[in-house]
Amino acid sequence: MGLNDAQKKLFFKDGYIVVKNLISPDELDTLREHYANLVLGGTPNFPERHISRLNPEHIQTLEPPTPHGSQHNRRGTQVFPMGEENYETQRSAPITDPLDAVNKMNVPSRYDTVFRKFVRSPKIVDIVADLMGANIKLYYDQVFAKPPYARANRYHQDSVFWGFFASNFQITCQLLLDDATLENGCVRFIPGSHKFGLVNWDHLPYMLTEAVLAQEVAVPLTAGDATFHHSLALHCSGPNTTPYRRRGWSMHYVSADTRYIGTPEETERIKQLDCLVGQEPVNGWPLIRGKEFPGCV
Ligand SMILES: O=C(O)CCC(=O)C(=O)O
Repeated sequence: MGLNDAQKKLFFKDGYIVVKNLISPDELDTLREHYANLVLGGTPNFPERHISRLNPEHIQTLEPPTPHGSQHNRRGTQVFPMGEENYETQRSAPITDPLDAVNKMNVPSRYDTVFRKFVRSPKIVDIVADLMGANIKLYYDQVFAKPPYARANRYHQDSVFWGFFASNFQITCQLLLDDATLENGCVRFIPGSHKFGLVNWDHLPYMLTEAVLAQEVAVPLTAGDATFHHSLALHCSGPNTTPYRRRGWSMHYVSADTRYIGTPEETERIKQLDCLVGQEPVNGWPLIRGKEFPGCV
């Protein structure tokens, strides 16, 4: 179905758009069921290393943050919404539901048939194609599970992690598996920040001035809704101040004509991610739509 002109314009103005009801309640139930299978060991061959599980005894006590503006904190070069410091006790309480013990799950689309079908679904890929062009590969997918009382996720641009792509224009679709609210840590964006350029970690706190942070927009969503964001868009998510998890499945798409420029170290790291279908990153990522380009991803 794709996007209308107003939605496309909004994406390129703000660096993200919201798509309500991207999937149906039945599709949502199926995804949740398959998520539970992956977490609880019901999916054959899914490696445990792809699940980051919480152990309250091992939850780190970090050095206290310092205020950064009126609504955010800073620890080193990390800038994030205030609030997590009020939930240290709850964060280290015993966990009863094993689904609440997951912090992040990697590459479910490589191991589960339903997740695999969705990364190729026209509901998602038509939108990515409208924004990024007809030739599309999947770089990676991951579920940010934000368990009860989880910490905030710092401000970042995805492109800062993806220097091995010569282009800084990739698109992430984050599909919500649970309602996301201000209280449980919905994602927040700085509209228009994809036009700021690439900002490395050392410079990020100086980019995130009080005036810039005042433009922050929190995006509460209902389960089954999605956002699509530009890889240069500055975004973060707040702390989860509730006893309920907030899962967002992020699918990261890259244009198939993007040149791969990774260092040998990055290449080795990428091979460990389990996101390639080829032996090497060059022409190694799964083609979702369109065609391959020599020397590219
Ligand atoms: O869900 C979150 O907390 C962060 C999501 C995110 O950073 C992403 O999808 O790129």
